[in-house]
Amino acid sequence: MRRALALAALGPAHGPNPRVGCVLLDPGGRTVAEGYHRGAGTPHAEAAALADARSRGVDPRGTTAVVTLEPCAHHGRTGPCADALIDAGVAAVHVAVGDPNPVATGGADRLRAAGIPVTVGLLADEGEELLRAWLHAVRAGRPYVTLKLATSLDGRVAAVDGTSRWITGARARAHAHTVRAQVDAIAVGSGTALTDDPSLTARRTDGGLFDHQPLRVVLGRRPLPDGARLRGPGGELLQLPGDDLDAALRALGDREVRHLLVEGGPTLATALLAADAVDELHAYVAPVLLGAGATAVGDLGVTTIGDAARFATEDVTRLGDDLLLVARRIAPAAGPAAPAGSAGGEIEYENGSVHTAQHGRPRRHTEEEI
Ligand code: AOF
Ligand code: ZN
Repeated sequence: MRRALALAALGPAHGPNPRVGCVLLDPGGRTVAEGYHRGAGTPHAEAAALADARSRGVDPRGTTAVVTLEPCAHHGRTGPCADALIDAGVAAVHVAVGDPNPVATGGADRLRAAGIPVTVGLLADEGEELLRAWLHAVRAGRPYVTLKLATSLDGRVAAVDGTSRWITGARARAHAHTVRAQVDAIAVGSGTALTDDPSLTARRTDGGLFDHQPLRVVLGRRPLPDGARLRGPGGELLQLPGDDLDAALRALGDREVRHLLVEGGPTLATALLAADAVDELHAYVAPVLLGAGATAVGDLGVTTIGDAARFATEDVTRLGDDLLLVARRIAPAAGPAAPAGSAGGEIEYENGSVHTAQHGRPRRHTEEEI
């Protein structure tokens, strides 16, 4: 399964389909074939592994298939993998993560009905981690939202006169472009689109464009001028109303946007945080102090520390003089009054009191135009 996960990671991080890997083992446990999914419309990992076996002159009959995602049971862009594995005569199937996609699920049952033993849950945590954004989007019907903030040490995005280039350094900016190249869509509010005239393209350090360019989304009704950079080379441009974020996210979910990167500005960041709609934070922080000027996030309606929008640190990386903090939404607690010590994001303060993180609070709508 570790090999299958490594194979899966070779596939593209963006796109409507999951990254999936598959290994076929002979009865002695030796790998005889492998495959992974290279993006929507190409063979699924299981079909790729079966094709790999045949191209090597190996009969897949009697092999054990190790797959990172439950084999599909549907005719989509390609045929059902459960049937392909049954027809190939595999002896057993091991799966990391069950398929939550309602149109594709059911492969494990179909294999079992054909007399093939199936185990689900092998290295499930690693499998879930690899498919984090895709699983979230398929389960929730809306994209996984990563909010990017690039700020001074005191959380500011511009000086008093409005100048903002460049708070973070070249390495932090280059990193942010590699993230753009891995997501399905990038969003900004229409205010930022008009003020900053961003291109929202994913660029290499030499200025050239990455092959994959994310969909460019502007939230808000204010029209963009004809000469806006957003109308220039890059991903497709889509403008959506910004006054109902739930509806906007669902519209992106309907377009099979699995991972949305939000790049600003403060009005949109604030609205998403207030609506508890941010799944991951990418905070690029420069050792720069401004003391005054616009902050990355506005009033969230938080008046007491227990209500703060708190995230769990996943990773910290040094990028030249700057830091990148990656932090994730704390999953909602099991119940409104989860007891201290139970799972679910409690935070202990110096005085020994324990608060349940507020991320379990219901998502709030914002009526404000962005
Ligand atoms: C993949 N690659 O290796 C596996 C997938 O409409 P399709 O044919 O592109 O099918 C996409 C669905 O198939 C996907 O959402 C997932 O539920 C299932 N399994 N998909 O793209 C794979 N095994
Ligand atoms: Zn399939």
